[in-house]
Amino acid sequence: MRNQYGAPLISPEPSSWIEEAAEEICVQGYTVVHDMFTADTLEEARMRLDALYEKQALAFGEKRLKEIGDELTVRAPLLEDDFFLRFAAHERLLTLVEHVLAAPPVLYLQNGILNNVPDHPQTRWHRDLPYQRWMPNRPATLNALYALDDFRADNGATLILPHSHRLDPLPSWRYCEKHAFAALVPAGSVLVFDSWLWHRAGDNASGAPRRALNHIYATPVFQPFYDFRPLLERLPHADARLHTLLGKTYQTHADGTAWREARYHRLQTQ
Ligand SMILES: O=C(O)CCC(=O)C(=O)O
Repeated sequence: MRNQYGAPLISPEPSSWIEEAAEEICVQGYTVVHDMFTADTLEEARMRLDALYEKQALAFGEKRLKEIGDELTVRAPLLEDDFFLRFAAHERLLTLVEHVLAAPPVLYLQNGILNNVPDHPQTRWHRDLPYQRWMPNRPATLNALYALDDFRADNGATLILPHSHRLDPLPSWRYCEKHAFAALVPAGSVLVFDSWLWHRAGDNASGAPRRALNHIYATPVFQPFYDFRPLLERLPHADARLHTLLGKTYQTHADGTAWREARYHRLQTQ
């Protein structure tokens, strides 16, 4: 074994696919795990995701979805169709996630993305955890973005900026566009990345949908000890700050519709 200085976050001599994948996530911010699902399962997943989107768009209203910038997204599919649990709970994926987070992971979200158009809401550069102005020195949350269709350059393959999970301040859009890398992930494989990695959906100019299923796994950071929300029922004049303080503003939503309604309400009243 070659000598090295410092306390390594990663194995000095990776000897399994998990250690190799973990090293790629830690150093460049992402890895791809191949052959997670068969063509038949993918076919069924695409069909079920399209059907769920129709259902959700009808229930919430296409116009209102556009008003909150949430069109062509399927919120929490596994809550409405447990077929999608197999993606969130894939054994190989969970083993990798648990290894990298060094803790049993909690599912933070699952969303389907129907990238059918060049200006899908996810085509703006972003990090996946909203409201975070800090940067962990090792992965705190991980994304698992399954390709349900092949990710190709012409159909909106995810653009990622390697190493950007450790960049602060963030680079300009121009730099991102110049140095972005199109993740050409075959259908059935999964792009696993540090959620701090700067990324966006590519522009789909192919005329055919490019579907994906995104997950975020987290360690239970900053979870309040107690549920203080019942106190608010006794405080009818509580202001917005008190609502936030006692856990009402950022509570976990019952499902995708509840999340959308809260967002709609917030954007209307801002
Ligand atoms: O669809 C993609 O390629 C990226 C999706 C994405 O950026 C997200 O869900 O946060």
